[in-house]
Amino acid sequence: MLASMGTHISESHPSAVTDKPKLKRPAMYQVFLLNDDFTPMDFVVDVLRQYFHKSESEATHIMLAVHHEGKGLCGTYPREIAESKVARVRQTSRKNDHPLACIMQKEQGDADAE
Ligand code: TYC
Repeated sequence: MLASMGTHISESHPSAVTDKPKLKRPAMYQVFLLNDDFTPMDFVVDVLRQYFHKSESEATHIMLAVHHEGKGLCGTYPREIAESKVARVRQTSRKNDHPLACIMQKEQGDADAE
């Protein structure tokens, strides 16, 4: 009995050969800011500096990209960190009466990570 336990390499199902590797990289999530007509530009720059650790010039660049293109990438994080960033941006925006929207989107993984 004991001798048959442990290593599970079966002739009919040689899993080590046919299955995908069991260790997956964690899924990553992109966090974006969305444009609106009301949130002041300075507030968006402050959010990018405070919550996404951008420099003044990086933050200004991202804010202007959002302003002109509608959407801008703030960073890419594991799920729980991305969720926390989205929640914190939402909280400070509502507290300051701005409609600024922050969303997250699962990164398109390569096939090996799925
Ligand atoms: N469009 C805003 C304005 O003109 C600025 C803005 C930039 C708002 C980026 C949101 O995510 C945003 N005041």
